[in-house]
Amino acid sequence: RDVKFALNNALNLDEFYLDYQPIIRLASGEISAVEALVRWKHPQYGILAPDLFIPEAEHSGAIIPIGRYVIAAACAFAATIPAAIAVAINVSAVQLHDASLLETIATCLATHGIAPARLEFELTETAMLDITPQTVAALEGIKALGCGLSLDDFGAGYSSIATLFYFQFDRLKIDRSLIRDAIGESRRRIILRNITRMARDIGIIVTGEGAETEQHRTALIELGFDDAQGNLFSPPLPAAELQRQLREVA
Ligand code: G
Ligand code: G
Ligand code: MN
Ligand code: NA
Repeated sequence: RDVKFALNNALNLDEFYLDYQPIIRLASGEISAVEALVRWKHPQYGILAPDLFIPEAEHSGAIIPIGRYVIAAACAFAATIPAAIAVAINVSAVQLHDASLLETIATCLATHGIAPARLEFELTETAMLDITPQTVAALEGIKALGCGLSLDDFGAGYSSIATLFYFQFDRLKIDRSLIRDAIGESRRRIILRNITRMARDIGIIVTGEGAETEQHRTALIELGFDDAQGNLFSPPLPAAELQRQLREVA
């Protein structure tokens, strides 16, 4: 198909790159992790956000080689920042069905000398709708390598308690719609407070997404969140900008 050709061609032409958005530890303000977000520097259309091409990449299968590029680039970046900071990588359900995923991860870790625990793989809850023996093996394989697993966009629409019940996630990312709508609404705050309590009791880090205001920060702390991500703290940044900021702190 045309789209598949265009995506593979873009990969060959090196038109994809990653920005990184910090995930902040609320208690200390320190960076806990950074989330890699892929962009397409399109020769005609400029910089394209992932929601404009990831669905087509998933549909056409081009997400497999694009995903390999993302994992390799994220590992290369991890080698350039302090070891206390993890790098979060989004993966689609299609990638979990790729028999070479675990080998790709292991090879990239070895090539760049990265401790496995520094990578966290983010799965959206929609990816978790499509559970098969292969995806179960992929999730268990990621854990067996020593990497982390995050459940992304939790609460956005298809959240299933079974996902948390059967898989050992290390991080739960609460979707930004819930964070936004929780402000000042006591019933909703009770729900979130109990989600963070449950997560803490089973040893899962909870991140609030889309934190945009001081009010969000205060609410997230009060509701028991560990970490937060959003424009209040930092938008997604080019690798070089984040490296520069981290050198200044050091
Ligand atoms: O940056 P933005 O808000 O447009 O990202 C939208 C979504 O695109 C992210 O939440 C994530 O689910 C998806 N995405 C971003 N980067 C990647 C990637 O490298 N691989 C995959 N599979 N999905 C990604
Ligand atoms: O994986 P996920 O779809 O959650 O990716 C996070 C997306 O959310 C990124 O594409 C990023 O650009 C976007 N984002 C990050 N911080 C904020 C924020 O504070 N507000 C809004 N509206 N979007 C954000
Ligand atoms: Mn994500
Ligand atoms: Na998300």
